[in-house]
Amino acid sequence: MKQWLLGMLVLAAGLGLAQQRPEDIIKAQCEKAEVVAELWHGFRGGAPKDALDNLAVEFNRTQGGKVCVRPVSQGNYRDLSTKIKASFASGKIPVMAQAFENNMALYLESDALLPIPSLGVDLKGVNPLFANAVKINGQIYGVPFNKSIQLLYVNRDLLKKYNARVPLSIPEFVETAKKISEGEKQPVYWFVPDASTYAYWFFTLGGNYLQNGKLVLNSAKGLEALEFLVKAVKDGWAKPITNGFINENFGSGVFGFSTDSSAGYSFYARAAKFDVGVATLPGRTDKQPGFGLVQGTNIVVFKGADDKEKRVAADFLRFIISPKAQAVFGVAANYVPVNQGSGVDPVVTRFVKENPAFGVAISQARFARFEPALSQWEQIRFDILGQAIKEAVLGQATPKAALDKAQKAAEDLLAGRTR
Ligand code: FGO
Repeated sequence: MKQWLLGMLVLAAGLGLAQQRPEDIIKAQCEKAEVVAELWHGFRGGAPKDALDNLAVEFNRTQGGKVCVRPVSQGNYRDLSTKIKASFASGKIPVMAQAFENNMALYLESDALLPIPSLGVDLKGVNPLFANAVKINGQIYGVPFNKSIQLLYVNRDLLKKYNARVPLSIPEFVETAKKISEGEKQPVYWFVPDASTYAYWFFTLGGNYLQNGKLVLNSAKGLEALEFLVKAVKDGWAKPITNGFINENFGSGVFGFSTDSSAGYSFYARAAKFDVGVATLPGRTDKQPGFGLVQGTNIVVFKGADDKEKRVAADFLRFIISPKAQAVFGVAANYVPVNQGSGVDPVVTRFVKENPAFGVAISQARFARFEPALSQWEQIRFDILGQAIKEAVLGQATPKAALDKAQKAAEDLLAGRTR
């Protein structure tokens, strides 16, 4: 790790306390505090969790011991939304939580969220790409925090072996992946057959989930994207990964490429025995990168918070979207800094130079797409669309049958005929 960054992290963790885990420091900070504001999140570990804990440590240190923010992991993102829904029933609602845009729409159906401006927090300086996404019916209900973008991951050692360059367009990507797969006698493009991976292909081929305000999962473009993935597997250059993250499957064969969240970078780098590179996504042509899916979450504040808790939340939100906090957090976990000031902050320009992967994420973020912010979208993306993608890729249904079934199931859900 760069000396300079290491210095910052040690500072952030508190001099002399560098041996202590941030989690333990937070525990001590909150033990004596009069106000403890819980922040429920969906990080299970690794760089994202450490980076969030470090932000909380740093924030708490500026509060004179009176108040503190305590991040509490609830499992993964889906566990998190499940627990938040349960908390509405039990009444044990946290002050803050991470939320996808569709989660915000869902929580609003229970009238559970505070408008962010009511806290005296504004999104000045926040990248409009992310700021627009947290607006529902013209009101801001979340603060963009850990927003990722999909990138092309490459095994640079393998590229070197085949004297190949990073592919710029989809045709070049297919050609390169095919050539290397033939040489290695196994598929080298690894992908999780889920809504996230599919989104890159779908959006880059020109797909759109909403047509005249209606959700369409079985469009011509949708079919094209799914048929493409199914054929890629049949043609022997793409390998579906159905158990866990791609980085958890290194060792099960020769990894060449993936199209995955920028936030995966630290996990890839730690797990790989090869030189991990990242690049912008292959585009429809080599003139422009493909479209990456924006993932990661925003921080919402719940209505149940009392005045003291609201004040802590407001101060914390201002802190975490500051250019410097976003730079430190972004570099540590490879999220796109949500603050545009981060782009000119010398801290960041230097980070970009020293951490090329961070620079790639910032470039790719100019070519970004979101999934629909429908309150039922989480269920649709996992249980309906994700299920259809998996069935087609594993040969259990044709792409057409899978998507038609998904369309029907989504319509039934949206119309309230199923739940
Ligand atoms: C993850 C999920 C959603 C929604 C997208 C939604 C719910 C996707 C995708 C399903 O913050 P991101 O970019 O990346 C995550 C980060 C922190 O955990 O690190 C990534 N990670 C973690 C461990 C590891 O070994 N490797 C690794 O890459 C992790 O993906 O979010 C991307 C992956 C998924 O969780 O399977 O966002 N997603 N939209 N989840 N609940 N709802 O609407």
